[in-house]
Order: sequence, then C-alpha cells, then structure tokens
Amino acid sequence: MPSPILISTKIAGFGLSSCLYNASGPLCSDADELHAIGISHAGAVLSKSATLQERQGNEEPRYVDTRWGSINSMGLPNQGYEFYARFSEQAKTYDKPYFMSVSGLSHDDNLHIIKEISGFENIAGIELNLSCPNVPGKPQTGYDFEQSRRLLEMVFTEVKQPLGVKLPPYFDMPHFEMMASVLNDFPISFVTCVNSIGNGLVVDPDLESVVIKPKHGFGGIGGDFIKPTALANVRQFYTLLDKSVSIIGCGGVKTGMDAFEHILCGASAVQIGTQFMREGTGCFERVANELTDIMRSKGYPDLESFRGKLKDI
Ligand code: ERO
Repeated sequence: MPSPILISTKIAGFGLSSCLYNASGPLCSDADELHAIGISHAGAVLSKSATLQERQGNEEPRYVDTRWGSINSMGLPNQGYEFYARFSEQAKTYDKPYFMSVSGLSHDDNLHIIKEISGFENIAGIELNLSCPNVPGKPQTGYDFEQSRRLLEMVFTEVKQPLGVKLPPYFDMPHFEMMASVLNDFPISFVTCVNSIGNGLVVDPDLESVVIKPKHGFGGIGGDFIKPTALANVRQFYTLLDKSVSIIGCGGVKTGMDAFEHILCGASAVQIGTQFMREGTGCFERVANELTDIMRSKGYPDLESFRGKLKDI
C-alpha cells in the first residue's frame, strides 16, 4: 500500500487539512457563498474584505474574465464587519479555520473593526488588507511604508487573534526590503502575497472601449497574467521575513502545478481567486488532486519536503 501524500499545513497555529483555500474577494461575500466554501475541500474559509459599514461597491460591469486572467474594480462591496464576525458562529461547524479579511477605509476604521472582533473566538485569524486598489481616492496602504508601520503599531495594541497582512505586489528590490523591515518589527503571523496588480487596463478592440465601468476602465489584474509577479513576491518575502511568518501564495493558481510552484518558492498555503470565480468550489478538490499527483511522482510525501527549496542555476 503506497504511503499517503499529505497536503496539510499550519497557518497562525491552526491546522488545515488542505493547503488550498479561497482568496478574499471572489464568492465569499454572503452566507451562501461562505457556506459553500465551508463544505468544500478548501482547507480554510476566508471572508470578503470587510469595512465598518455595508457597501454596494462600484458600478457594473466591474469584473471581467479574459483568456489570460481577470480585471476587477469591485470597490469593496461587502456586508459590513458585523456580518462576517457573526458568521464565525456558523463557521465553527466546518472543522476548518475561518479567517476574516479586514479592509477599513481608514486606520481608525481598521482599529475599530479589529477591537470589535477581538472577542470572537471562532475567528482564527485576521487578514488585514493593505492593498485594495479600487476605492477611488484611497491609496493602497501597502505602497506607503510609513503608513503601513503606523497602522500596524495601532492594530497590534488591540488585536487578540493572530494577524496577517495581504500585500500588494512589489516590483522593485528595495521595496521588498523596505516592507520586510516594517513587517519584521511586528508579531505578524502570516503574509499573503499578492493582491491583484492594481490599475491595469483591459481594452476591447472591437468596441474600442474599456471593459469595466468604474475608474475609466482601470482595475486590479488577476489570473495567469500575474503568476510570475506573485511567485517573485512569495519568494522575496519567504527570504526576507522571520521564519516564524508563514507565506501564503496568491496569484495565477489554476492547476496543481501552479500551487506546487508557489510552495517551492516558500508558500505554506495557496489561495485561489480568478480560477475559483470561474470554476466554483470544485477547484479546491481538483487542484488538490493535481498537486498530490505531482508530489507522488516527485517522491514528496508532504509540503515540508519541498517548500521553499527552489534552486538557483
Ligand atoms: O475592488 C475590490 O473590492 C477589491 N479588488 C481587488 O482586486 N482587491 C481588493 O483587495 C479589493 C478590495 C479590498
């Protein structure tokens, strides 16, 4: 009998039976969507980023899928943090950790939300989103290193649960180092790399127009387009951050091989966004099976046997 191949992992001290789960954003905004993830093969449930109040988000069309990936300018539609905090009561029935994404529109909003949810024992951890590209007039906090530090100083005075951050993609070597030196000054549990590449533009050449309505067509790019950028960010933060920080890979994961590459670069878990939006919850089982087959064929019994072991040539 061949020995089992394990794709289990640990994030923020919680065990996940599968290292694959949803990215915050697609199909995780209401109770039905969160329930569907809860009863699927996903290793965890992660909520849509929550603000203080419920939001309708930007005008439609605001999400378009193309052959190579997606563009979105959702504008943070969500049900408000109280809904996602209350959902933790239901989430405890799924036998997997429930993480709540928080994306307040100001530092004070973030602080308020984090204070309020600290009493909810079934929220396993908070993914603080430093990287929403789509709220008109609001810069991405993660591109301002001083503001990021300031925000983390504030939230770490209040937070009770393990806290991680969702980062925007960086493209310049000094920027990786600057963000890593901020993060290494705090007891961060995990870092999710990356959010969508902000403010891309997809053009419809037949209509000679943009494809989404908000912000004159500018929006966050996800899917195949962004895998090399996502892998670079996973690799850099895996290299630069304290080893106590788990890296969660996100970006361009469609197959088991994509997940394998993220783990090889150092990811302890892998989130699926654009492909989850296309395929629904079935993607978690399919990608898990593909990843397991790859590991079996390479002789790796578990993630730790190859995680982070990317070789130079
Ligand atoms: O527009 C959004 O709601 C949104 N889209 C993204 O690609 N990333 C986000 O982080 C985000 C909102 C927080």
